Amino acid sequence: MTDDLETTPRSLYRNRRQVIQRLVALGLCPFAFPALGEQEAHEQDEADDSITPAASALNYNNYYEFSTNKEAVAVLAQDFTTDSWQVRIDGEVEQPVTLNLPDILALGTVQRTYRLRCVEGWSMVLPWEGVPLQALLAKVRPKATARFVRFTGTLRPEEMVNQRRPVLPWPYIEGLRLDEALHPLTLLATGLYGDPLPKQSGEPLRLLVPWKYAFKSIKAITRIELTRDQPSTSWQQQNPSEYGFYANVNPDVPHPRWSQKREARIGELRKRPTLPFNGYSTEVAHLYAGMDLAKDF
Ligand SMILES: Nc1nc2c(c(=O)[nH]1)N[C@H]1C(S)=C(S)[C@@H](COP(=O)(O)O)O[C@H]1N2
Ligand SMILES: [Mo]
Repeated sequence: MTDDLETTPRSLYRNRRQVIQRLVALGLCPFAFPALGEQEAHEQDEADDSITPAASALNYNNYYEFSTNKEAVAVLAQDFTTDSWQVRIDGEVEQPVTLNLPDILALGTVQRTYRLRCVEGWSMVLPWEGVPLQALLAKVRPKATARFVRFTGTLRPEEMVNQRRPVLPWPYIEGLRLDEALHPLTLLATGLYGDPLPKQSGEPLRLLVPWKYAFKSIKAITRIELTRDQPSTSWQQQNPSEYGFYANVNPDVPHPRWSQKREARIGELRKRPTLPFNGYSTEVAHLYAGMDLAKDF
């Protein structure tokens, strides 16, 4: 199963352009010139969100369990064993379950092209395949007491060489508010570029929350636990003054070490402005109504 939710709602622009072109052709469009200017701007947007080539994306990774050197991750992750993977989904739920990858795929996969924006100031556009997290949560039926979701990565220092060092509190822990986890954009990715998820991308299962800084998108998940209280994440524990819980992409709130105003799309020389919620405001801004986003890092 696939759907065609894309990085930008391109079909809208295409339809609108066709209508305007038809009116111009018939001599009926009084705003032909400004309208054409607008069309060009949209065409620019489309070109701007083209998919990052696999050769670039798959050799430039953050996966601290293996290395803090982005070019080394792909090499060091190749021997990581992921067969007979199981994920435990428990906590404040009516029906705790342990699922393997085929069970998860059977919930129905979708294809999604998402922008991925790292807090370090770079970004990519990647074509994923996966299962909306909401489908999995529907299966376990969250109790009324469930308010957050805590995700646990893998603890396997014999295979993950950097887990022998205190680079981060291990295993990697991330978290979402339950309504964020239930949002239709929140995906459990199982594939990338039409193939199963590569090791360096978080095989066999990683989270994607495209409106948040990419450190929220935890790789190689082993447990999904619904909780009453806000989970404490690895990055918050490591450096509470630099990393918050929400971490919504926000050009107006600088990280202590990096301005977030602009970003470099991998493969491009000129930096581009960073968009609030990484360009997904229409879909997600309502989740934060009334919150002070200036304090949200
Ligand atoms: N388990 C785990 N997940 C992780 C990380 C990590 O070090 N370990 N790094 C995060 C960060 S900082 C980023 S930028 C993205 C990078 O994803 P990519 O390598 O697929 O581009 O993964 C995120 N998920
Ligand atoms: Mo990152």
